[in-house]
Amino acid sequence: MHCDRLWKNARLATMTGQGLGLVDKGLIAARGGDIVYAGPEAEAPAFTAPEVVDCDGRWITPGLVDCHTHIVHGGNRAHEFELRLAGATYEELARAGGGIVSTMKATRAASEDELLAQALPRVDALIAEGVTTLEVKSGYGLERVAEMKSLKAARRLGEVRPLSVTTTFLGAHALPPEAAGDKDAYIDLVCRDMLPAVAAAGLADSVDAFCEAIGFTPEQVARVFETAKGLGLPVKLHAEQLSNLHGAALAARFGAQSADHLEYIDEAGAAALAASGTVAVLLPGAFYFVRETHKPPVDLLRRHGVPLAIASDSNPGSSPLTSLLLAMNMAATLFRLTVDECLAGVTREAARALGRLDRIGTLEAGKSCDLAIWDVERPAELVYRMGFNPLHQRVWRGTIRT
Ligand code: DI6
Ligand code: FE
Repeated sequence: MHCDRLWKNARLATMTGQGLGLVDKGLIAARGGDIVYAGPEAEAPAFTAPEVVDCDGRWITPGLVDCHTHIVHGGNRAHEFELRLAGATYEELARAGGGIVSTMKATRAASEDELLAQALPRVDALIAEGVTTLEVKSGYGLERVAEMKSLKAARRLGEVRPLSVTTTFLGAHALPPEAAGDKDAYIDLVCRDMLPAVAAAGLADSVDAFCEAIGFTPEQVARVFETAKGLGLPVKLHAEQLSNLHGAALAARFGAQSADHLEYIDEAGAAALAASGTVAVLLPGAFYFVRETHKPPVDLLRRHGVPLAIASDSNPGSSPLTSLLLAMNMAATLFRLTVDECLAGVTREAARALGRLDRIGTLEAGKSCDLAIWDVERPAELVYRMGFNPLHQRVWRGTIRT
């Protein structure tokens, strides 16, 4: 059988099934950007290809998927970090007009080109560690034009860099100052003005909201979700990060793709996520950086069979993190996830959280040939090291793009 490119003499973590799906002497064949074979060399059809890559026994995983980021934004919040080091808390800074609103100002002031240029070095850091699919949320514009500008910049990341980008409209992220404290009126604007315009322009693949005392109530979030559903857009939710407002159950009621953070989720919330097949996205970078102490109840989520993903939450306020390798290490050290759970969390389960498991997240014939090839002896090394990048080669849609 003819194909475009072959990777042979590799060890594969296909991530199919429940565990890592290990193949000791594996081969991957790509044609037209898709995988046509991934499995044991001994069982492969006889392939011919103009290019054959000898992997010398290196490990291949699916290209990594960062399924929750706010990577497009103006400016940074290093100064707020200094204030936090002097004793202020994240919530105090938010209530004092800093926090998300300070990034909103910088985002509104930046042009689309500037937002793109500022995001690129952060995206490049993720790419350098094998990321091939990136989710990007809006939510720092907080009015129609700036939200659409952010989403356009996000889409362009996927045009100027070799990676797949999915976009999420997060208009209900925080209250802009001009709303003068009226959250219901702002939610009206999200539902009647912003969301229809974003959907009509095809700028969002899904819709998210921040369900929290410093964000929006479950009732307000439900209005956003009803509007999203009416426009045919799937939903996801920032839930139970700082308190338990039963956002996970709300997300499940709307068949959400994912519920994210979940430090304060309870048993009913976990059962609801399991029943709706909603992925729990854990964000250890935010937990670490905000110095939270209440850990997500991983055992409870496991007991209910909730799928677990891990993401960077890359954002200027609560998680200035641009490393999925470090996110995995934190998920293991802080939340006690196993190596298998960590690797599934940034591949298969992250793909599921984006509704893209049909195309990415595992090494299987018929999926996009997105690969990360690693200079490691065993997959556990990808979780174990801190601040070390063993990526050997990255492949996006069948082409070597390190
Ligand atoms: N939760 C978070 O952790 C980020 N957004 C959210 O809803 C924080 C965003 C920021 O502080 O800029
Ligand atoms: Fe977030």
